[in-house]
Amino acid sequence: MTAMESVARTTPQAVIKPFNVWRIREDFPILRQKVHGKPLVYLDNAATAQKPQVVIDTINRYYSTENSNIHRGVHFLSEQATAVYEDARAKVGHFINAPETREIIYVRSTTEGINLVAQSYGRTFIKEGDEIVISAMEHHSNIVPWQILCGQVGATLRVVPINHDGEFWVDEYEKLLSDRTKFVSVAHVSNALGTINPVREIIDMAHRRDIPVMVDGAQAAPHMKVDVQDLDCDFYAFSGHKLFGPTGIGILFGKAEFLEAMPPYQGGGDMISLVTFEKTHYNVLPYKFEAGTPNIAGGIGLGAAIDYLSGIGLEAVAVHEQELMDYATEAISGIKGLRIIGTAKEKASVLSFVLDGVHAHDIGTILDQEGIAIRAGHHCAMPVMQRFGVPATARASFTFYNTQEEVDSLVVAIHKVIELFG
Ligand code: C6P
Repeated sequence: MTAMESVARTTPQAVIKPFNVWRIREDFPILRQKVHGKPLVYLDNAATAQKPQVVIDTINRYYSTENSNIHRGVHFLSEQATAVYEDARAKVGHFINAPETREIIYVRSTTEGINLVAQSYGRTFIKEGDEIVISAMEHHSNIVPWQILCGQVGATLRVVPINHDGEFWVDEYEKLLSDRTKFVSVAHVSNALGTINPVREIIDMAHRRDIPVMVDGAQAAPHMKVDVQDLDCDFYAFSGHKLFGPTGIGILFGKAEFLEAMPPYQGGGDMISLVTFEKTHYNVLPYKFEAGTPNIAGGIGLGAAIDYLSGIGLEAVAVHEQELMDYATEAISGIKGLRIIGTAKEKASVLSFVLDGVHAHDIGTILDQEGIAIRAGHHCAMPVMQRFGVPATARASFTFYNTQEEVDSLVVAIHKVIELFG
């Protein structure tokens, strides 16, 4: 992380509103419920985040009073739905400081955003003998699409190693960059380790060689201010459902110069301006990449989620989450037989760990009995598990509605696991 990003995440003056976690929790109806007779402690936010009432109400209102197809009808409902959907796109653009709204493509998820770039940009501009660089901490969504592309065009995937703390190895990255490198794609924040990567530096180094860079922002966008102009990334993808919005909607930002040069990813309605049997003329950005009836309620719901998150303030979110991470890291570090996987200096939201003699799935199951939801497994990042020589980890992932009391419950429950396994 650069000095500037670090200041943005922690500067107290940047907090735009008094932050009251107990008041904020009231906005999330799901957090009021009990699981196995215990208050729900939801620490699986990296998998998907819970939804505030305003997002639920917005989707409900859309289907109750506004439902209609967009960009097609001349009737009142269609015009209204189109306006709200496009308004949400503009909100997304503002949220990540995109220069132009047409650079915001609605997709299904981060996964679809990366696949779109791999197939559209990759199959057009990456050729046999070229190399694509990713890192050893990528989610499968930022590995497999590039492997598929390599198989299709005859390119090679090169992997930047990570050090023992789970940090991106910048020196090794520099060594991997060469005239053969034609694309770089890296996570902003690792879902399995919590590492915040120095993406600005990574992008600068690639750009000095005219190599475009895609950033997988799935785990960053919900936790820190993302400024695509400041990063100067060429593509940035994230998912609505991790950002307190609905599932089935995601965002791909791409610089217009790239998107203009790329062919459509899918063909169908809305992505055309003229169709004859001889030739089809494609629509302008962003619609060229949005074939078929989209997830209209999803886009509108995402707009409501962005308004909600912006109302709390990402600076305040980052400060609260950092305090929580520090508190939790210290609390579990003292537990005998527990090893934290991922000890990078710059971390966000994720605490992965293993316990001597206990499989992560057993940890997850016992914690569940205590009402505590964590994720146990490989977190769709099998190479990370291989790098650390573990089959799986238990992962607690935090967000702004989590409390120190919930961390205390986690620690008590881990002690129960240890007692049970002797
Ligand atoms: N990680 C997790 O529990 P989708 O599924 O498309 O919304 O997001 C994919 C994805 C891509 N990159 C990173 C860094 C991610 O963390 C994820 C999703 C979830 O860690 C589900 S596997």
